[in-house]
Amino acid sequence: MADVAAAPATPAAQDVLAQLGELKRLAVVPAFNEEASVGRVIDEIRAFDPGFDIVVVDDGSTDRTAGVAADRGAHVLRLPFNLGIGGAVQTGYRYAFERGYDVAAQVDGDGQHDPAQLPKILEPLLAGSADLVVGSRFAGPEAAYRSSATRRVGIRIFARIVSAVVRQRVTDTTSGFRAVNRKGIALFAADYPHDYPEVEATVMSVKHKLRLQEVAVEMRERSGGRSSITALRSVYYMAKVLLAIFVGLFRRYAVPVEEEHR
Ligand SMILES: Nc1nc2c(ncn2[C@@H]2O[C@H](COP(=O)(O)OP(=O)(O)OP(=O)(O)O)[C@@H](O)[C@H]2O)c(=O)[nH]1
Ligand SMILES: [Mg+2]
Repeated sequence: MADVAAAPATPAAQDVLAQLGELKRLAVVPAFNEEASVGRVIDEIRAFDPGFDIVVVDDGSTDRTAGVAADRGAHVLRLPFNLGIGGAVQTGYRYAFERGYDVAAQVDGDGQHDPAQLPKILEPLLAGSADLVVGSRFAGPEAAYRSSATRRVGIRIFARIVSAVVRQRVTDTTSGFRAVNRKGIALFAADYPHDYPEVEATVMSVKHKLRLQEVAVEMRERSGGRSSITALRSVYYMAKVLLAIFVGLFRRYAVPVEEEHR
């Protein structure tokens, strides 16, 4: 079934796989019209670690995303209409919370996140030194990820502002390649920003006293489908997220305490 061969794991990756041991772990794959790539994403997650359960949140796609994902054996949650990336991701966290997962990792359905890089993201969670770990395209020494000029400016502005708000250096605020432990799952199941959510989710986590850590990862360029973020949208994105961060500064950060469903 899987047409992706498992890459030989490095000693560090083997260590992470061993530590994952009995932990209940879930990969949350948000997907909106990603029939061209979602199957491979599922195969790659399995190739990295067959112990990961995979939930594909099909966000009201009009193509065969849900069918392809189900054929590959992933659990598919089909949203009745397009909720947007935040709604899709929160649905995944809700699923993780209700089913008692210990660790949840987000892997985009468009294939930009390479599951072979998951050990880097999981390592600080397993070591107990972070509650939310974000894979950053810009933290490494030879960060080579290419992006349009408008997006680069936006990325830099966000990095500065978010670093100031959370009082720690962050370089990639819009990365959706991230993982959380049970604390993070509980928070995101209860409260998650809905539109362009990554920046706000990061700020929100720190305000809730979750420990944030960035790790350097490589990401791929888009392989199929279409990006939602055009130049004009980038401007809207910037304005909206800056406003949301500003409003967020005055939030009381009380989220409902949910009963555990273990
Ligand atoms: N655009 C978009 N993506 C969604 C939505 N719901 C779920 N997704 C998924 O969320 C993931 C991230 O969306 P992308 O459009 O790739 O956003 P991005 O990675 O920040 O932007 P690119 O670098 O241009 O790909 C993808 O796997 C999408 O399939 C939605 O309503 N809109
Ligand atoms: Mg993408």
